[in-house]
Amino acid sequence: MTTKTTKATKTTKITKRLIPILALTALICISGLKAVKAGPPASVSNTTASTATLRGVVKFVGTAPKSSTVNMAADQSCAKQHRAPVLTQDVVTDANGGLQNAIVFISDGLGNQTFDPPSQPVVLTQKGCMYQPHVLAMQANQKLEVVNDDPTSHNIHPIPANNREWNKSEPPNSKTEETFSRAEIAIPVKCNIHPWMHGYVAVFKHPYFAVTGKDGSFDLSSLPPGTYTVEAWHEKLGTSTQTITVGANETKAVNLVLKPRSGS
Ligand SMILES: [Cu+2]
Repeated sequence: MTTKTTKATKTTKITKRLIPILALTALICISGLKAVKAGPPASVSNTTASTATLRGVVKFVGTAPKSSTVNMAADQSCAKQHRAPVLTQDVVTDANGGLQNAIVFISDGLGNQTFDPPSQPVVLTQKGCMYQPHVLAMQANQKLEVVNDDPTSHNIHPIPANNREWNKSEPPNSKTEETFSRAEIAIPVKCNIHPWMHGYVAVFKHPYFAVTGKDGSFDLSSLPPGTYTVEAWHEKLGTSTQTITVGANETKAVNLVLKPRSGS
């Protein structure tokens, strides 16, 4: 009896010691899995847990060129989708000068790092015979899904300087998929059927880019700490750059200004 009790006590003691070890091992395993899932985009292959963020606004200073009305009379199936006049999207600002549709990206400072493209495609929709979004940014070799949401045919035709040119006819309610393999900021896109349809697709070798929202704001997150050149690009206003150093777990404000180019 005594021996049995001792053995049982020993077993209990060992089990008690093992439980925390097992629990700790399980915790490490789980947190390991979580770190992969909760981390930066899958395309960011070499980030550390301590990343940096650049956040700010692109402002337009000057007199904005007047928007004009898009004339869709040539295709009534386009025209009748719009109750209000459709305005051109060349320079779009809010009341504070926040510039929409500017692309903000890291143009220098990432060295020779390479980044796999995300597995999710980016989507460009043809709706109301306009491109949505008007300006789109993606990674090289990421899939570009081009959707035709209209009851009419479109023919999407990017005109790149540094990538393979293609053009595709798209019947109503269809979609097609393509890619661009090289960086290019930015590729003009037009429709061979509707001359008013135009947009831009910017292609990057890395995932650190953003297209400004209605208030001109942008957010570049999950950056490795470092010193970077941040660039803003706009289809009509050209570019503006700023150099900034950002540390681990740090968020820095970057505000960029674009002005009308002489002659535009
Ligand atoms: Cu079209």
